[in-house]
Amino acid sequence: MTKDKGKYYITTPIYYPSSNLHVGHTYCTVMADAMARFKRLSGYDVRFLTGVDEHGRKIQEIAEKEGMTPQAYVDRIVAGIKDLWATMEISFDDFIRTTEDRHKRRVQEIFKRIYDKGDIYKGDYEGWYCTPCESFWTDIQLKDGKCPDCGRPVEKASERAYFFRLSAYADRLLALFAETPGFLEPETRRNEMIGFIKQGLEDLCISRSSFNWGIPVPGDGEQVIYVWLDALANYVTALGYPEVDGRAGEADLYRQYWPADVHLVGKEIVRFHSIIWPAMLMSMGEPLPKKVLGHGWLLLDGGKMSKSKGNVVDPVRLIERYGVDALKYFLLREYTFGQDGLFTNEALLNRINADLANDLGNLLSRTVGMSGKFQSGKIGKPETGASGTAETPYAAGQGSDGGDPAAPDCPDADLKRLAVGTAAKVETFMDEFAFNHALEEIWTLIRRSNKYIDETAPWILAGEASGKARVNEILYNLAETLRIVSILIRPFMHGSSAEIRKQLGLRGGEAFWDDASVFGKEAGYVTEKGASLFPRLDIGEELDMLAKINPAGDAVPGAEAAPRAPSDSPETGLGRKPEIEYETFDKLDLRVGEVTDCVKHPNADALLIFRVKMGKETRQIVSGVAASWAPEDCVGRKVIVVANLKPRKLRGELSEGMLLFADNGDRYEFVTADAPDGEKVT
Ligand code: ME8
Repeated sequence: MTKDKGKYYITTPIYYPSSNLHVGHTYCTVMADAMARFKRLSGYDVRFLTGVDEHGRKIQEIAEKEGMTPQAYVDRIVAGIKDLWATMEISFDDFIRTTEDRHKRRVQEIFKRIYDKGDIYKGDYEGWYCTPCESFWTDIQLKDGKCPDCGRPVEKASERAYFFRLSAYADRLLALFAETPGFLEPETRRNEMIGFIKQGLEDLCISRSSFNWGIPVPGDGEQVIYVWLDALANYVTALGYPEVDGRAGEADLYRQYWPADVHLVGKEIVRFHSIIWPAMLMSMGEPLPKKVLGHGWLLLDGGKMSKSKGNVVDPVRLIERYGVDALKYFLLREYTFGQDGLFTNEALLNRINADLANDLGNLLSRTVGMSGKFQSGKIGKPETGASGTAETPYAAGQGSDGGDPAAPDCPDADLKRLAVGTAAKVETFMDEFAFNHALEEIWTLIRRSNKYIDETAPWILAGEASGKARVNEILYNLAETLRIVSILIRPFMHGSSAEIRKQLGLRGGEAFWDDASVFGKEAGYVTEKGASLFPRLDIGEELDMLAKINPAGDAVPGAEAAPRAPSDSPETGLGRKPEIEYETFDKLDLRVGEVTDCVKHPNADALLIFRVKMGKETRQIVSGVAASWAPEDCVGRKVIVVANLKPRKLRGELSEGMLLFADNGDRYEFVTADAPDGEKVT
């Protein structure tokens, strides 16, 4: 199956828990997660580290303003960050907090080692200080008199402090950039850094005495260690380096995973990672990371989305409404690695509708739907292709097209060729961190598959006695392609991959990357229709909704959708809603349904989840009547269903329609009909 390709250690920046994280942080973490999942799937021994950078003046000031201790403040924010990563199914192996003892003791040990090497000395520092960035700058480094990183005002500050002899490493750093061009990417950043070093590297002030929320300098009660030295060390302290416990195997992880294969960071902190961090490691005599990758920013209204500016998009809101996979897909597909990109609601919604609902969602529902309709859900592996060739597993690079050899351009051959060739293209793009191109390749296959359905038109063949074997073959080819797609999208959209596999009946059995290059692997499929993967959105409606969402303390989106008919007031009587034309009423498709199952919603006390049979179709409908009905009392009831209401998710559960109830102010009563389920209500 998959080969052991060695180790792969990837890290994200450790974020400041100064407030909740926004979509920009999510962007970086989602990229790292996709890469970690991709590497694991393709046979690497992966270590994925993320965490939080909890010290520094900024955090201390915010906590004081909130009337809390810094520790209590960061504990609160970090709990939210961990929840966010859990919701987003971020597959990190370790989450480091710089307030943890395992980190603090090792940072002090690193300080001592650099000191003992003669690279730390005490002196007076005077310079321009940028508080938000926790950085000192020299006159020439300022840009228009302001912080060159964030553009904000700086203030003169003077401190008795410890210094790191960064200047002593200028030549070795220049040699690093010259000899290892892949050390820092993209190239524009490398050139910037080379320019920065050539301008003259000053020694770095690495302690502070003006506040105390930090790791104390060993043997000096007055000073705390500079937050960047503290933070950068996380990449090794989390691996148990340097050894401070005297415990056997303490630094085993370090020996196994260091040096890091990739430090993934935003472009504004490339300087810390490609100059200060390597110089620290050089001083410690330890190997350097293999690569620092600087990604671009997500912008809002032309400016950087940023906590301190307050112009942020809350990922939780988007996830609640559209699901984790939609947000992940959007972030990875929409933006080009290394470049800045504008975040707009419209772009997000268009991606969801075009790529996820129309392309991927449709391919699955059409395939599984036709399998149910024409094959009673059972698809056999074709013994002999209807086009005359025996079906054998067909792998990438193999000469045979697996279709009709006399017609190499037949849709079957074309589809199979593309299906088995996509994994290699995805790998190439992933090696370049070109997530958008990797996904584009996968979507080329998905679109080709939808076209294959149109070309082969199984619904016509299904009506012909001689067409049965061909329909089976077409559906087998589609199921195989979807199996391959489920592996290809697995690093990016784990939940959707699992749902596709469930509907294809691929229960149990792990997915292996190598299996994405083989066609004809499964002996057959027993499909099972499930919920629509990505219901189509009404863009206009969603845009209005998103525009209204206020980032601070808004109601949970989706909760308002529980059907609650407005109750009449004595003053207004029955004429409470404005008149409508008959044509408007006629747009409703009302049906009789029968409740076949009913359970409580796992995440919302007010909601019940119904399964409602309407003729041959069974739908899932979520309704806000839990206060009026116990689930077991609903089963077997005849109900009236609004059958053409756009599907939507309510607290994570798909609702494909709406049930009608009479509301007497105290409870909801079922509106019912003494008629067979499926019948129209007019
Ligand atoms: O800098 N677009 O933490 P931080 C894209 N603690 N990515 C963004 C972004 C945006 N608008 N805003 C933030 C720190 N990011 C330090 C790091 S590492 C040893 C210490 C992402 O909370 C991006 O990856 O300010 C950026 O580098 C990181 O969040 C900064 O997070």
